[in-house]
Amino acid sequence: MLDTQALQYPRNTSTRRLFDLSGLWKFKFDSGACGEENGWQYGLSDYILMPVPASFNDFFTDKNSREYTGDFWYERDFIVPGEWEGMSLFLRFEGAAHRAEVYINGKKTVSHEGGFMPFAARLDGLVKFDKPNRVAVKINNELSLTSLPAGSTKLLKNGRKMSKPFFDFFNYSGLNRAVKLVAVPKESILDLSVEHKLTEDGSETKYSVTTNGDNTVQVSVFDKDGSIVAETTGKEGVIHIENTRLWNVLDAYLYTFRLRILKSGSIIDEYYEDIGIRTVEIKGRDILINNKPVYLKGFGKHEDSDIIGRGFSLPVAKRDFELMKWIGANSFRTSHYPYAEEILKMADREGFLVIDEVAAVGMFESLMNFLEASSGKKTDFFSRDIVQTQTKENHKAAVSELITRDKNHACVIAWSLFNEPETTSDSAVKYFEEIFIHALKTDPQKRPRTFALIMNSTPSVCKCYGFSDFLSLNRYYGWYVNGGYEISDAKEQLIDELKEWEKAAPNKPIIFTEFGADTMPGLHKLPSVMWSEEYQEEYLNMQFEVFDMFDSVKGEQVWNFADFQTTEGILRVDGNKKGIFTRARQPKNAAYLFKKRWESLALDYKSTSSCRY
Ligand code: BDP
Repeated sequence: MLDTQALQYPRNTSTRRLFDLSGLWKFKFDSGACGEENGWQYGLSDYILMPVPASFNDFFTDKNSREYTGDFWYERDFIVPGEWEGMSLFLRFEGAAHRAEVYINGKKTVSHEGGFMPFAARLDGLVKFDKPNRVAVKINNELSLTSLPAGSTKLLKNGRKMSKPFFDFFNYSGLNRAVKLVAVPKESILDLSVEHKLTEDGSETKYSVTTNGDNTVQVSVFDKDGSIVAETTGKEGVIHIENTRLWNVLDAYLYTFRLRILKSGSIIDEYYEDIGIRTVEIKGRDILINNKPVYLKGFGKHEDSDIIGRGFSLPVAKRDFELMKWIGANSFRTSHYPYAEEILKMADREGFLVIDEVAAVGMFESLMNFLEASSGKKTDFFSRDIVQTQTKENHKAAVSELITRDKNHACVIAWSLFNEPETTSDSAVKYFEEIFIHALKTDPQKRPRTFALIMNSTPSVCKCYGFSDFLSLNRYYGWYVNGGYEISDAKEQLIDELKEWEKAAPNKPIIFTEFGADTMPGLHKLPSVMWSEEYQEEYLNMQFEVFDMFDSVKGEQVWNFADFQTTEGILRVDGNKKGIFTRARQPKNAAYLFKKRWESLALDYKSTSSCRY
C-alpha cells in the first residue's frame, strides 16, 4: 500500500514537527553482502564518515570505491524529543539510490525500491524518547532488467561488481537526498488532491483530502498577502475563487491551501500547500495553459554536479533557475528520473513548465542506446517474462509514487512515462498500454502523458506513439547520424521524418525533448569541426531552421542544460559534453545563441488556436 503521507512534503506547522538529519553519517561498503550476519543493523564499526545528502562516488580518490557496486550501509544516532511522545513518528528518506532496507534500533522496519522517491520508516513503538536511537540503512545500487533505471551488473574476474547502465549517466548512488525526522499528530492529513477549472468569474478547485480519522476537515485558501479568499469544510468539495490570479508561464501566482482537522474548536492537525491555479490541455496541435497556447523553450536536465554527484544541492538548483531565466527558457524535463521536490517548488514559484519523468530509462538494453538506435539494431526488451511482471510492477509503483508526490504542482504539465524505450515490437505495446492507463487513473488532473522517442522509433515502425498525448522526439541528426560536413544530409533526414510524423499523427503536438551536439568548452575551430563550439552553433542553427518550418513543432528542449558525468568510454570525454552550460554552470557560446532566439520567440509561437494572447 502506498504510504501517501511519506510522499507529502514535510513541514513544520502548528501541529507538526520536523528535524533534518543531514550531516555526517557513518558509512561502510558491504562487498560480501554479509552486513546483517555481522550485526551491522545494530551499528557499524570501522566506518568512514559520509556527507548526507550526496552521492558517495566522487568523494573517493580510489577507483574501486568510486565505482563501487553492491550493498553499502549508512548509520547514525538521533534523539526524539520527549515532547513528541503520543505523535506519529517517521524517518523520511527522500532519495536512497537505488533500494534500501531500514533498521531502527536493530529492527528491520521498511524496504523501498527506487532511488528517486521519498519513503517512510515508521518509528512508532520502536524508539525511546530523549535518548539516542539508531538508524542503519542498507542500500544497494545494482542495476538489472527490473530496476528503474535499467541496466546490468557485471562480475569482473577480480571478483568486484561493476555497474553497466543501459543509460547515459553515471550510476551515482547513496543517500542523494535528505533524511528527515517527522512527527505528525496521530490523527492527521494524509493526502490532498486538487483539480482546477476556469469559470467566468474566476475558478473552481475540486479538492479531496484524505485523513486517518473522522473529525472535520477545514480548507482555507489564502492569497499571497495572507488574506483569506475562500473557506469550506469537508473532506471533499469545490472551492470557488473569484477574480482568480491564475498561475501562468513565467508569471506564477500561488495560493496557500491550509488544511486543518478540527475537533470541538481545537486544531488536531494542520498542513498547507502552495498551489497554483491553472489548467493544462492538449487541443489539436496546441498545448494550452489556461486555454492559451504555449511554445516550450528549455532543457533536458540532470541532477548532476561536481563532487556531490546526484546529491541534491539547493545552491546548484538556485543557480540552474537563474541561468534558465537568463537564457529565456520556460520549461524543462526531469530527465531521466523524478527530481528532488524542492526543484518542483522552485518551478512552481518561477512559473516554469515541467515534463515530469519517471526513472524508466534504459528499456532498450544498451549502454550506448543512442548508437544502437541509429544502427537500427533491435533489442526486444519487453518480450521477457520478468519485464512483463517484475519490471512492470516496479514501473507502476514508481508512477504511483511520482504522481502522488507531484500531482498538485502547478509546474507539472505532463508525465513522461519512459525515456527512449524499445517500441517496435508487439511485446512493448501491452506494457505501454498498462503504464499509460495507470498514469491516467492515478492523476486527478488527467494531465497529458508522453514518452521520449528514441531515434529508431520512427512513424513507420514505432508501435507505441499512439499512447502519447504529444510526441516527444529525441533526435540527433547531425550528431550521431550524418555529423560534421554531412550536416546538409542530416537536415534533409530531419525534415523527412517530421513530414512523416505530421502525416502519422496529425493531432499531436511535437516537442523536441532532445537534440544536441557534444562540445568541448573553449574548443574553437574555423571552419568548424565536430566537438568545437562553432559546430555546436552550426548544428543548432540547422535545428532551428527545421523547427521553424513545421507548425506541429511546439517546443524545443535541448540536450542538455549542462555537461554531466557518465560511465567512461570511447564516446565520452569525462562525461557527456552536450551542455549549453558547463558542469560548473558557465555558458558555452551556444548559450548566447539560445538567449537571442528564445527571447525573440513569443510564448504562443506557432499557435493554431483562435485564443491568442
Ligand atoms: C539519448 C538519451 C540521453 C543521452 C543522449 C546523448 O536519452 O540520456 O545522454 O541521448 O547521447 O539517447 O547525449
